[in-house]
Amino acid sequence: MVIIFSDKFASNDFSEWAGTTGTPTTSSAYVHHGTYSVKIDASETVYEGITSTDATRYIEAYIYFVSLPTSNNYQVGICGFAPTGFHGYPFFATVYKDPADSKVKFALRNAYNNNWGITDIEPSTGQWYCIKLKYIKSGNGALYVDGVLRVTLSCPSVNTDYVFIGSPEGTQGEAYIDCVIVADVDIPCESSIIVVQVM
Ligand SMILES: [Ca+2]
Repeated sequence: MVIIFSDKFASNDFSEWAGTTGTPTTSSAYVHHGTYSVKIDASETVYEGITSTDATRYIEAYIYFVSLPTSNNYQVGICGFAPTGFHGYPFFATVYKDPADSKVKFALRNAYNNNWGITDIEPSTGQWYCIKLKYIKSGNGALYVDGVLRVTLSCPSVNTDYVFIGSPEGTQGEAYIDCVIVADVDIPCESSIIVVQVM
C-alpha cells in the first residue's frame, strides 16, 4: 500500500494541505488522535492536490457529529475527491437529510452528475465514525461506515485531481474530522495500519 497523503492535524494548522474553501478551523474540542482535529460547521473544506490519475483511490477519515442537519436536503460533508481543480464538482461521503422521510443518513454525493447514493444508516451525535470512500473514474464508488460497505454510486468520468475533507455544499450542523489517509489501495482501519508499521 502506498499512502499518498495523511494528516492527523498535530501541527494545529493546514500546512500539509494546498488550501481551504470557506473558513474551516482546527479545534481541540473533539479529537480522535492527538490534540487537534478540524471543525466543520458551514460549507467549508480543506483540500490537497494529488497526481491526476484514473486509478482507484481511497480516502479514510474519522468524523464526530455534535449536531446534524435539521432541514431537509442539507448535509454535513465528510471527505472526497474532486476533478479538474477543486471547484470541479466533487464526489464525496456525506450525511444528508433525505426529504423522502426527513431522516439524516450516510450517503454518497456525486455533484458532477448531480446524483446521490443514500444509505439507510442514520448517524448519531457524540461518537466517532470511520468513513472510507472509494473512487474510480467511470466506475462504482463505494462508501464504508466503520468498515462495512453501505452504498455504491457511479463516479464521474474524470480523474481525481484533489482530495478534501469537509462539506462543500448545503451544510447544516457541526462536526469534527480527524486522521485523514489517502491511499492507492483499500485502507485498513487505522489500528491495523499502526500494527503494520510496528511489524
Ligand atoms: Ca488529530
